[in-house]
Amino acid sequence: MFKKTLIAVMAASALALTACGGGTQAASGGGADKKIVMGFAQVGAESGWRTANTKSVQESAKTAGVDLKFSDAQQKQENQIKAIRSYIQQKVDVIAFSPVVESGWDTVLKEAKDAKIPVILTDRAVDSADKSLYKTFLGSDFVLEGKKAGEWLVGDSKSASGTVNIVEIQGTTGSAPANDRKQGFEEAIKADPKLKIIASQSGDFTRSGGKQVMEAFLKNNPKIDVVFAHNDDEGLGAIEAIEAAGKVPGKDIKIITIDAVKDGMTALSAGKINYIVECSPLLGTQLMDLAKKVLAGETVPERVVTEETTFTQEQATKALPTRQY
Ligand code: GYE
Repeated sequence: MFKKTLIAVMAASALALTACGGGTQAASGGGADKKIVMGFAQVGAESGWRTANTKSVQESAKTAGVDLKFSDAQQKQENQIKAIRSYIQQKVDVIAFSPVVESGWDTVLKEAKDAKIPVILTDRAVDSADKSLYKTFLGSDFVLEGKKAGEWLVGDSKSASGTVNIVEIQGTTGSAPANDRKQGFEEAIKADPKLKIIASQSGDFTRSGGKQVMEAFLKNNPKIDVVFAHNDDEGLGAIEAIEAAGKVPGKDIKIITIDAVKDGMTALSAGKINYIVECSPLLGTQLMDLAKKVLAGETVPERVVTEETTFTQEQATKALPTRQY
């Protein structure tokens, strides 16, 4: 009985090995033990989220035995396009990237397609009409994130009398998360006409950007009740501006953010932020998996959505000790 099971297990692993080797061979056209080479064009290092995302991609590549070529575009589309072109020239097996903005990718994606190098979008989407320019898109549902943020505010404002003045600190202009989070939030707060966005500006997903924008908002608006920041870092910058203006974040002005990185969760646990919608940066393992499948000629889903939750102050306090990012 034991022997039979053992043989079955051995046969299964031999099969798995052949399948795996076949995939690599097909991808590289070379020896069976040649590593997959992935070119990854990262957005930048603008936020705690991004740092965690970079770490996840780099560590997962190592674990998966993928040879990773990594570039940081410093939040500039032209740098990302340059990086992608250089990966095409180097004839990498697969290109993955997180597009800083949604528009303007068709030409370079067509170049990759012509060179027969598959492209995987991670984290952020492109608005290309031609879906054959990339194999799959792995990342969060940003509209849903904005909606969750808005729905919390609708519930929290039920007993408020009079208009609730909201200021919005948007993410990078033209990026998928900024466009979609704005849309989802606006849709959700329509449920209560007393919720009004009185000002909205980009803080570029950075702490310093969030602080600057909030300083200007505070100068120009005598009554601000709520800040909706498109990520934790912007919210943390806004906290600095609010405190410098002699107000109490989380009490005088409520704050809602998205991401749930450690610094954000710490501020939530301390009551300086009131609610955080999670956006997971840990996409590395799934990305390596998808790359292997694509190169083995397997069909992969067009869209892979990350699973996420939300946090109140109590939930943040509980989750913090084991938070990975
Ligand atoms: O929310 C923000 C980062 O694209 C989901 O980019 C990502 C966003 C994330 O800078 O912190």
